[in-house]
Amino acid sequence: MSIGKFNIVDTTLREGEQFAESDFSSEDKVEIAQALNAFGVEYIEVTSPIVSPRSRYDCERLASLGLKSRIAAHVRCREADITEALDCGVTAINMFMASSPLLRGHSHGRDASEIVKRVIDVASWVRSVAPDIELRFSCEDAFRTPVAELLEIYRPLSATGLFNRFGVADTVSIATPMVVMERVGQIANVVGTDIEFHGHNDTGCAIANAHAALMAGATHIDTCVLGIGERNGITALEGLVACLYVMDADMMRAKYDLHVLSSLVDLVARKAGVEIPFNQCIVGSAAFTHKAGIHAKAVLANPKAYEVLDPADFGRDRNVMVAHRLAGWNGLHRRAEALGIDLSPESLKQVTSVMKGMADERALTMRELDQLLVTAAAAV
Ligand code: HCA
Ligand code: CU
Repeated sequence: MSIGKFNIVDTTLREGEQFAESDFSSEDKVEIAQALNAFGVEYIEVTSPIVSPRSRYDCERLASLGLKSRIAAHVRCREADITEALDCGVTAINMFMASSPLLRGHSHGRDASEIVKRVIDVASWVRSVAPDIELRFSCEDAFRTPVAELLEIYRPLSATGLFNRFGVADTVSIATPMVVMERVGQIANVVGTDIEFHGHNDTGCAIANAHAALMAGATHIDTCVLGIGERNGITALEGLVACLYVMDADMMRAKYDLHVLSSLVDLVARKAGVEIPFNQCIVGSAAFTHKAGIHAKAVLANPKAYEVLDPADFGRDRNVMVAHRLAGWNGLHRRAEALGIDLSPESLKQVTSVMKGMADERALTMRELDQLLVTAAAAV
């Protein structure tokens, strides 16, 4: 299966605001929006302006930046919320309503047919005041909503022709890729519009779930930089990018400025006050580090041996570790070459054996290994 046309809806400035550690200032939001725009995400979702005076100010400011990324306000299905968002000049409205029996009970208390009526009323009003606005409606907690009820909601809404897109949210991260594939496929069969998927990451499935959604016909994927969001967040932008790059690197190079990704992630990490996890796709410190002798030898000869992502495409460096007990003499050979030291295979093997002995006792630094190589060269 291949991916068709798709869009990234980055919600670092909405879902990401719900991350426990983040408290973005207005300036932070502008910087983050500009970096997201430079990377090339198609949409930037922002917090509903009705939330607070600062949220309103920020929404208006972000909408007036004139970015290529479309600014979508995330709003409840209420005229007051949408009026504020339209006044701020956003180009898209992402409205949502809980559809699962559990969350319905905690919020609006409507059943499926009442949800449909309410959403149609609001959407018709939206179309009367802003005919050209891009309008999305999403079912919150769609994966804990019986599928028959979900379709009871999407089918009549889709028939109205009022919506550009329908959202499907895995709010509590209960879905796995096969479930996402099936459910998004069922929804795609009844709606004639684009489909947006929003997946939380409590079980670590968010990137795989986003991929499954695309395979099943979703056209828009919600992401956050570093995957930040409510609880432990949603699909990480850099994870989705890695996943799609593996499917079609040329398409990803053409669609996004991949070199901007690292600085975008650095920026969000700094503004959210968190470290970048060592194992984060593409941007983690260990993402392009090779250690075992067998890996190092192969990668030094041909990086593709153990890499599906080319670090150069992301402005990152490959790191081949050789100062440790798992290293082989080939790795030391490359290090010696890099230092301009010419040693015979026998000498290199001897240095390797000394180095392994030392590394069995304690962690070595690269400087110490370099010193061993320099000393061996001086001895011949
Ligand atoms: C929430 C809402 C949401 C909305 C997703 C959407 C979710 O914070 O509970 O609008 O598609 O996860 O359901 O983020
Ligand atoms: Cu969410």
